[in-house]
Amino acid sequence: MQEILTAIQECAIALSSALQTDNTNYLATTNSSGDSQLAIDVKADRLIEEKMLGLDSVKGVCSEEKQEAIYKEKGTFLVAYDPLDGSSLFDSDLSVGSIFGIYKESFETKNLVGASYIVYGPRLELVFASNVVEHYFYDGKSWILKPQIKLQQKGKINAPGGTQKNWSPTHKALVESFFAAGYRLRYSGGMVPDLHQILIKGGGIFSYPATSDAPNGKLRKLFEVYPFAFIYEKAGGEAISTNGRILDSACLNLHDTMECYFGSKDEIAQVRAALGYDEAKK
Ligand code: AHM
Ligand code: MG
Repeated sequence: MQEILTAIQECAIALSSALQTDNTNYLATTNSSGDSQLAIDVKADRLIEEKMLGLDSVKGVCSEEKQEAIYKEKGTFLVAYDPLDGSSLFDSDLSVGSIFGIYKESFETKNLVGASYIVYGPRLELVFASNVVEHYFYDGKSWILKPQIKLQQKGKINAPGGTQKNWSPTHKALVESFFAAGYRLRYSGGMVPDLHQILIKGGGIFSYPATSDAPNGKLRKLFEVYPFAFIYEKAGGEAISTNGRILDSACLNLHDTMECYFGSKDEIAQVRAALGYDEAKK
């Protein structure tokens, strides 16, 4: 996996530089989920594909921007990635990210062995999780390893996603209960910076629920939800849906979405209590 970490670091430097100068206009094309594509989405997708498939250890890739996975003859790992997450934030110059899930043999959660994300913020940062959650920042010359990321028992941040008028009454009550307990709203609309902030501050809750207009949630299992579920668990937190632990769920189609709750232990216990979580499915 060291080879994959090095490749992600190289992609981070190249994409961070492209984000400074490249055209971020919309193209006439849409991706598999029907989202309009930006020129930079397509560029990032190709860059990461070429980099990953160029590694001896990588056998295949799939991404939010591709209809199907691409395989080659040899290799051990499969990489599922969202090349640029949060592209609707470009025009307002907010932070965006790239997300990676690393699998063996098949894109199934039981085979998920690592996950990573890049944050393109005022500084370039990268998180890579296998057994522990490593945190790096780029000083312009090299990647500097920072202390490992570990969540505390609870935090102070509440990051509730989705269109509020389409939330269920139960979800609305849950979000309000966190505010009533003193939690502060921190939500940029970029999954990477929003979840990164909770990890760095040591705790909190991020939710993207099932809504009346998106009954299966918005966020994609392979490209967004599973990698962060892996990272949150390795950091000592949890990631659940109302059906149980996210990493016990199945992904039938590459572009499936799901509702999701990521957080430190205390917040997730409150989510379970509020949403009638089925312990048998844990
Ligand atoms: P994208 O892949 O089209 O950028 O959408 C994913 C993003 C996530 O980064 C973020 O958590 C979510 O969409 C925000 O959605 P909303 O604006 O509905 O809260
Ligand atoms: Mg995305």
